[in-house]
Amino acid sequence: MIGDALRGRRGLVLGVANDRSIAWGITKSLHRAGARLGFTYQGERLERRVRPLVEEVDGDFLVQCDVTSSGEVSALFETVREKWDGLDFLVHCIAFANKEDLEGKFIDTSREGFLLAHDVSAYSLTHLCREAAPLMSDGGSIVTLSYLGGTRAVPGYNVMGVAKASLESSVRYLAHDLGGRGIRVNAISAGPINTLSARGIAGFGEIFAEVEKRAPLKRGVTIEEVGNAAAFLVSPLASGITGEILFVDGGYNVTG
Ligand code: NAD
Ligand code: IMJ
Repeated sequence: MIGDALRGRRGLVLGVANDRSIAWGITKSLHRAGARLGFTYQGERLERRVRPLVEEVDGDFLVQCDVTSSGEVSALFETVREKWDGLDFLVHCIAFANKEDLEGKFIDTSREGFLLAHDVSAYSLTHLCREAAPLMSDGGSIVTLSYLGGTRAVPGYNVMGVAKASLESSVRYLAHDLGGRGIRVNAISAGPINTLSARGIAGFGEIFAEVEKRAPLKRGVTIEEVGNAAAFLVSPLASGITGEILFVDGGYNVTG
């Protein structure tokens, strides 16, 4: 698709949980384009599932990194410095809110739930960018994942929507801070996909059916399609794009 555009480029992928993860769709595109990849997993429970996937794409390393732990984030970049002498891109596919905050009404969100969702889903991008930037001495590219619920009130998305609004704004400020060093920061706003983070969500079925009915493409998008867009954004083909939110949603967001 984009040929060898990433041959020899070194990149970190955060957020692979299983082979349905958007981060896995992205990994497959990055691998096909020739990138050298390093991976993280959130906690021990996930390592067993993620390790075989990392082996499938000849990943250079796999380390634990819960983004709420400053120590684990520092240790991740210590590993990057040890294994590679620089970094070209980073892909952030991480979000979390308490299950009870994704049911019922946004107005009932507790302070703890609000802060947790923002810590994991939004602040982590800024923290990772601050650690990654010094390693991106030849410029770089950072991509994160958002959802339409960051700009529209999607039933049930609640505190995650507010966290995505923060994430999307962070993308613009980070792009501004890092642009002078040749580092680009962008988000992909993906349409609904049936991953671990979407399964069991009340109303997901209805929202998905609505996309199939109303999106210009009349279907949902795949992790492979999101993966190809991410590979484009981290590649030199996107050298003029930063601070952007790129919709990969079959056109759903433009419909009235
Ligand atoms: P997923 O469950 O496969 O991925 C979410 C990842 O977040 C998991 O790997 C999980 O381990 C990680 N994570 C959660 N808390 C963490 C923490 N404290 N530290 C480190 N990692 C942590 O689901 P997904 O749908 O692939 O989600 C990836 C991204 O895509 C998320 O940002 C999500 O909001 C976004 N997104 C998803 C959809 C969708 O419909 N599935 C649509 C648009 C955007
Ligand atoms: C999530 C909740 C409510 C509505 C939703 C979603 N819609 C979509 C999602 C319509 C598409 C999936 N999505 C875009 C996410 O960002 C999901 C984040 C998420 C999911 C869970 C489920 C399990 C849990 N915590 C979570 N935290 C974040 O305990």
